[in-house]
Amino acid sequence: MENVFTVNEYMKKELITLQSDMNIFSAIDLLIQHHISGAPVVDKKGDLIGILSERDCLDLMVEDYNQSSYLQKVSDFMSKDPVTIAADESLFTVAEMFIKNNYRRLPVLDKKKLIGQLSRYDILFALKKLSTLEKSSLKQIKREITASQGKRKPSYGPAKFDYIKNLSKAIKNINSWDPKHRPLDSQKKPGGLIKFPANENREFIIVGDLHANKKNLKAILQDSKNLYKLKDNKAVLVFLGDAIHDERLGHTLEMQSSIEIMDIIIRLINEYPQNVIYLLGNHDTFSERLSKSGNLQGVAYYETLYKIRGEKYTGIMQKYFDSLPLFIKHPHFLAMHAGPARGGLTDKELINIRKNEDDLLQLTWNRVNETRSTPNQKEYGPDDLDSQRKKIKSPNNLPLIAGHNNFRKWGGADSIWVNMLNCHDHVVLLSNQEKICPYLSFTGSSDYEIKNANLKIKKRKFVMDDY
Ligand SMILES: [Mn+2]
Repeated sequence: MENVFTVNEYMKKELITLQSDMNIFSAIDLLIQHHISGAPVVDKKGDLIGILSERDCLDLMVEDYNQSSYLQKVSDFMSKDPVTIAADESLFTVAEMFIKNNYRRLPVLDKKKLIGQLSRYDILFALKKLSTLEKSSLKQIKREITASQGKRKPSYGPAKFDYIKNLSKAIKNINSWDPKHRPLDSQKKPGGLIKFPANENREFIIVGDLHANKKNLKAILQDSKNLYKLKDNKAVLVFLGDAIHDERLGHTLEMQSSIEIMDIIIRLINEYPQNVIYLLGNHDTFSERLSKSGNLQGVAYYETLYKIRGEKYTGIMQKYFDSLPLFIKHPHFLAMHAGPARGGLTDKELINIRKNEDDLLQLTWNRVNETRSTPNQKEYGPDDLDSQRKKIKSPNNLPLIAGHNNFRKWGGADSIWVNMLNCHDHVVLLSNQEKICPYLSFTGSSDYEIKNANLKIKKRKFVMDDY
């Protein structure tokens, strides 16, 4: 029997397509003229490079509208790397994709070439056909589809994504900061310090350790339209490191979620290279040093990545770790993963931190001295915070923000600790808890706002449907 319930039978083959360098208003005219709510964007070869939806166009309305809005191009608004399907995909699978996500239409590709498009509306015709079939033949169809689908790899979504290319691109982006903001070290490599000038006026959104909690990351991106602010260059998103490794009991060797959250972060870095900073945390490593209850999490991450993405990818991931900055010096705050090194570090030492393993370990591993005695080499106390500020000529009351430390024994059900253990102007922040998701926002002064991303929204009105 011929299987008629595949994309090929119901997709539209004649499409209105757009080019990326087209003026955005010419593109909108085309959509209106043809009564369509979106269109694929192709290059000269006819390969798909993005999709422009009515949703993308709404950004024009929301952002500061001015004369230069008229000059913007389709490429400024289109969604890149859209989820795609193959012509032999089962309509049952595609219907599920439509239900689970907010897609209205999915481009159909043959390799990279756009050959059609399937919308929700098109599937209604398949349903109509289904209603005319006998029960027995319906069963037969489903059986055949299951058999044929089992034989091939999924052709949509992540399988098509070029992970190696994207990770390499992220490293390039991380290393391409203006040396004015990220001074070069003595070997002319981008150093450990990122600094911002006094006139920096974007909002800074600071996210504590996520430990593979993808849901919290998405909630933060959606909260207060944070993702849109990145897109509009109105905000900078700072990760304090340790986005990987689920820390919940029984999950410490589960690495899939770590891989997934890192994919999102890499994508964010590539989409908003000047608006996303990831600081190195102690978990951002393949090292054997990293063990939780005897489980070697760094090694487990390596092994799983190796298995799923291959040797080349793990090699590039190591380069990614090696390219990360460690310290942010902003006129309104300082930030690092774990806390200051004992006695603090100068600008020069921070810039050259990759030359000094001990400094690097301190910034990524140190904990607050909880016994209030003299801190040991792996701890810091109020004096270290003060000398850190002093050594880089920052005001003595400048907030210093870190993640890493979990003080649950001191309370802190809200997962944020302010001025703990006599440490003035010090905030420790974790953003990985299941029921609460705090983060910080700095807008124009050192008076930060503690925000909580809403974790209860079930259906996210969200630009990143395919994340
Ligand atoms: Mn940590």
